[in-house]
Amino acid sequence: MIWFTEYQTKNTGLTVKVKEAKHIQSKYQEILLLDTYEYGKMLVLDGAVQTTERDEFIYHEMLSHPALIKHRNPERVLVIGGGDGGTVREVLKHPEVKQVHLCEIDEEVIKVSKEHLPTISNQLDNPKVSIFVEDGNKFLDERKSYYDVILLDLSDPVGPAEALFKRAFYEKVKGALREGGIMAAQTESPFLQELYFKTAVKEIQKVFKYYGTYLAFIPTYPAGMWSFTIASDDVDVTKTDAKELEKLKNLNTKYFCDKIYTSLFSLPKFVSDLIK
Ligand code: SPD
Repeated sequence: MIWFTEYQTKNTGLTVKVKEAKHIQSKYQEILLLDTYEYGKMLVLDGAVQTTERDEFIYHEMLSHPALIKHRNPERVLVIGGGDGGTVREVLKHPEVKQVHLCEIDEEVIKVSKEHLPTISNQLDNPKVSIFVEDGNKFLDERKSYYDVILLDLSDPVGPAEALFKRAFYEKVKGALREGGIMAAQTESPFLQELYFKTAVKEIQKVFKYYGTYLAFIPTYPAGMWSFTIASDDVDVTKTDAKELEKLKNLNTKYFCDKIYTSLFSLPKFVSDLIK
């Protein structure tokens, strides 16, 4: 019998029983594809759970839809990271989207996801999608004032994604947005990764004029409590109007809904205290 444990801190972790495991060492990281009893297939990078067939919809819906709904016409979208394809799948639910660029540093993550996680990666071959196997940091050096929405679908701020949680990177993200542009980023667990959370959110706050942080319950992520931060220099992302609620009605989602959207920024007190 095989068990896998993700050590989320030195003292706690998530343990799952595994039917079968596949191991790949890529140029950047250790990739594990586990077939688990409880969560279906699970993708693990350098020991950290990235996505599972059972709960991936929560993360991918919550990273994508708030930013896409708040933008008045999101035609050009960039996803940085997200090689499993779940964010791209959600982005393509918005009919206004004409072009999706996916910038993923590790080609092996895309390959493994296409082969083993078809329900997550099934839109990666959509004709609207172009895939760039590149470092997101370098990729943005070449792109100025181009995108309507940028989604940072990153692994934790250690290893390949470390530089992508820093102020200099958020500045590049801002520079790559055209007028009216909005970005959303995964900003870690406020409960078990307090420092990662605080640092990422505060760096975003320093770069953008408008910002808001929101949470989702994701069973396989540390503490089950996960955060996202949405930001813009032109759009007050904390406001909601009737048109946005209309757009939301037509999305085929399982977690994200009008009730979540209208109370998106209602944070528990200890969480807002961390990012004041
Ligand atoms: N602790 C792991 C956080 C991973 C966040 N990114 C997941 C990428 C899924 N598309």
